[in-house]
This record gives sequence, structure tokens and C-alpha cells, in this order.
Amino acid sequence: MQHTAYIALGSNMGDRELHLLRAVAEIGSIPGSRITGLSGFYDTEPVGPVAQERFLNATLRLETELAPAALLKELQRIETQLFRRKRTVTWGPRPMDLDILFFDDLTMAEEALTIPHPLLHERRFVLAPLAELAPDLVHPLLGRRIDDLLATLDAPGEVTRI
Ligand code: PH2
Ligand code: MG
Ligand code: MG
Repeated sequence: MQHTAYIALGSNMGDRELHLLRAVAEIGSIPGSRITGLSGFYDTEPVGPVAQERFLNATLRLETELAPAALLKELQRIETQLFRRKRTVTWGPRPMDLDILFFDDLTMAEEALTIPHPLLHERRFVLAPLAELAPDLVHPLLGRRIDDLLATLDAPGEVTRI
């Protein structure tokens, strides 16, 4: 069965733009999967308790035959193998962070994976690129469109499309 997933990409170490491009290429070669939309790249202020460098963020749409857990496994493989990411500081600097935002209309909350991503509606660095791809997508728990969530967002964290 074919599913539609939205994925957030973020990098704030090394050549951020090259990292995003390589991640997009690698995600596009996940078995049974095809990228059908890619946002622009956004230079974004770091959000959260850790002082760190600015991020480059983007989102993409993926048509995939994989189940959520299998997709997560592929994304984590890319984070660790391609980018040699070490999971040290939670929320800290990373060459590549790949998060599943939505997976069809699915809602699930498990230790390893929560869908929709629990913080996406509070993050301009996710909503701004996502609004390019899917402004009319409705958040299955909040019942609100992405463009509406972005328009009414009251949170710091400046973003600039590059
Ligand atoms: N990711 C985080 C924490 N803070 N800030 C920005 N601007 N972009 C991110 O991707 C990001 C962040 C943890 O995943
Ligand atoms: Mg993240
Ligand atoms: Mg992550």
C-alpha cells in the first residue's frame, strides 16, 4: 500500500546545504519510496534550550510503501551512516536530523515514534517550509491547516528562505 509521509530535515554542522542535498538524494533512494515534493531551504534561528549554530531546515513529501517503523529505521540509518551522527546532546548540534512529521492521517504515540511530530505545530522552522508543500494539509489531532497554524503561530525563532 502506498503512503504519504512528510519529513523534516535539519542541519547545523559543517556544510549545511551540501548535507541537506545529500540527505534528499539518500531519502529518494529508500526502497519503495519516491520524493514528490521538496520545499526551499530555510536558514533558521536555533530553537530550544541549547545554545548552538543556526540551522538549515527543509521539508519533503515522500510516497512510500514502508510502514512508519521501517521508514524511521531508514531515516536513522541515514543519520548515522551517511552523516556519522552520534546521539549525544539531546536537542544539540547535528550534521543531520530527519524527523517524520506526518504519515497519512495516522496518529500514534509510542516510545520510539510519535506521529504527528509532537512539536511541529510550535516550530516556525517546520511550518514555514511545510506550508510551501502542503498549505491545506490538516493536522489530524489539531484539525487545523498548516497555513493557518503558521499564520497564527506566536513563537520566537526567525526563519529566512535562502
Ligand atoms: N532542531 C532541534 C532543536 N532546535 N532549531 C532549529 N532552528 N532547527 C532545527 O531543526 C532544530 C532546532 C532538535 O531537533
Ligand atoms: Mg528534530
Ligand atoms: Mg530527530
